[in-house]
Amino acid sequence: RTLETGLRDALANNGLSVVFQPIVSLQTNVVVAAEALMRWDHPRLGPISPVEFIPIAEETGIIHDIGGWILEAATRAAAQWPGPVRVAINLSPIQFKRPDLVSTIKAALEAASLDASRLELEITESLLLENSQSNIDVLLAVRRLGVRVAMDDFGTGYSSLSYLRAFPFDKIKIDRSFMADVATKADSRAILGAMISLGRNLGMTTVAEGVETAEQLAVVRAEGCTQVQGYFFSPPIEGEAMLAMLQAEQ
Ligand code: G
Ligand code: G
Ligand code: MN
Ligand code: NA
Repeated sequence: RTLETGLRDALANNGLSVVFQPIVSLQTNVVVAAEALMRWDHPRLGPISPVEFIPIAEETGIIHDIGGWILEAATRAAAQWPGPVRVAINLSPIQFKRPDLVSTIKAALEAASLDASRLELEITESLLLENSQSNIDVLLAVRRLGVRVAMDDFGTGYSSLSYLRAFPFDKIKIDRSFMADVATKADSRAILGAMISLGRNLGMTTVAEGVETAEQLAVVRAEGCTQVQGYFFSPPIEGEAMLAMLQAEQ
């Protein structure tokens, strides 16, 4: 497992970095949050996608260490951001198996002097596949800290709807695959609109992911979505650029 060794080296030697993708409010048109995304530039192989290395980190257990690393890096960055802008961090289902997850999150917030209300955790449906009481308990404990919880990649799992009933989410992030032909196909638009209505009727914030064009943005807005994220506004950017963007909006 050369990637496993490489990942341990990267963690020990500043080889990992974090970028941020802005999330824009459709009410105010300003950046209200940013998603933290991990990057790994391998000394020999060059940039390796998280799609490749996160599964390896999960299989080998390194996910606990690199998950802790990005939690610290992202909360520290967000503590510098002006106003109430939130940071969103992806959590692997594996991280839920650690009994100390809640105390790790609490400690990171305290170390960064970041209010819990400025942190969001994104969780994909695969976590909930193991529909265990202990996963629900961890989610509830996280929310009791004041941290918000989002269901990521909403609509791609086969039990998205039953999870909404069983788990307490603040937000759904509609998977970017649903954005594909919303501007040209009535059926696609109807499905997107139904997901947005569902979130709204459940009192949740809705985010459209993968918005790339002005046409898609217009549809998402007309259907009443709360927030958007996608290349139309910005790709993921370095921490310094993120800070500059937020300061320029003040
Ligand atoms: O940024 P990019 O499009 O390459 O991300 C691809 C996938 O990797 C996304 O599904 C994203 O959620 C996941 N990912 C990126 N950073 C992290 C991270 O810090 N932790 C976890 N668990 N997943 C991440
Ligand atoms: O699965 P998750 O939602 O965490 O994945 C987020 C990733 O999606 C980001 O890391 C980014 O690389 C990718 N992404 C963000 N915006 C767009 C977009 O507008 N189009 C496409 N194709 N990918 C995007
Ligand atoms: Mn995500
Ligand atoms: Na997603």
